Amino acid sequence: MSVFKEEIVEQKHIRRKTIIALFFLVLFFCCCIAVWKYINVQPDADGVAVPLRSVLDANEKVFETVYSNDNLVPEYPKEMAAKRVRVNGNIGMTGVIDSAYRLFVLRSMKDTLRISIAEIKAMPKTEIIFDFKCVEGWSQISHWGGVRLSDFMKHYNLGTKNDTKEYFVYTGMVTVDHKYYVGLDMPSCLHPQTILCYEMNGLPLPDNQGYPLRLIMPVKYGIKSIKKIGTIFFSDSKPRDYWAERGYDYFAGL
Ligand SMILES: Nc1nc2c(c(=O)[nH]1)N[C@H]1C(S)=C(S)[C@@H](COP(=O)(O)O)O[C@H]1N2
Ligand SMILES: [Mo]
Repeated sequence: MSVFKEEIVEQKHIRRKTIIALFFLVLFFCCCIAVWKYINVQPDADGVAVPLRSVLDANEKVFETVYSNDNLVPEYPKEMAAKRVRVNGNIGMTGVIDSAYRLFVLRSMKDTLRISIAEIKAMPKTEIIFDFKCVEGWSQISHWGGVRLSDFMKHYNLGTKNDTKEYFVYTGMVTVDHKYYVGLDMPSCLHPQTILCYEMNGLPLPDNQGYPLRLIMPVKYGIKSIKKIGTIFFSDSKPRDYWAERGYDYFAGL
């Protein structure tokens, strides 16, 4: 008899617990829906709702504090570099490139440099073999060659304000046809592994990989490694950035 009674008590107990659990589950779902609705009625900040953009901005602050140019991305031996390098992203690839190509560098409002590929190739060459990472979730070890962006900037006295030692906060780069563009924080531009790249696997860049000139910035996701650079400029306000305008993280650090 007593065993039977205990079983009934047990069942009642279980039922009560189940009801409580269900109640909290429903409450949880209601909260999720409420938060989701709230976020969706918030104003838009560059392609995402304000609360989401503030989370991205908070992440950026964390990245900025831990960032150091002494932190190097791992490099690999040449044999590990892909022979068939993946092609990804074809926005802004329509510019016609011929022998008249010059990289435009806006050193100041009044002073535009027009630099040929031959002049860029005359500078010391740096090569890097690293794991190129795309936000879409793939990565590939690939081999690139060019001039360190920091060497290039020093050579032409770029990025600083009116011959002072003070750097602008950002660098902007735009494709030849103006359709793809990125904004880059200055510390990442001065990173020793960031290169203005004209070679892949020891040969001139293939057209779909950015001929004649692209950026290779291993401390960031691939979205920042703009292909077919036409213009470079410097600024204290955030330059326009193609993917940040479409809801991605502006900083895109790794
Ligand atoms: N002009 C231009 N540059 C670009 C892109 C693009 O669409 N257009 N895509 C970016 C992205 S998302 C990635 S992952 C890399 C891919 O470089 P790859 O085509 O050499 O693999 O280029 C970046 N640079
Ligand atoms: Mo990408």
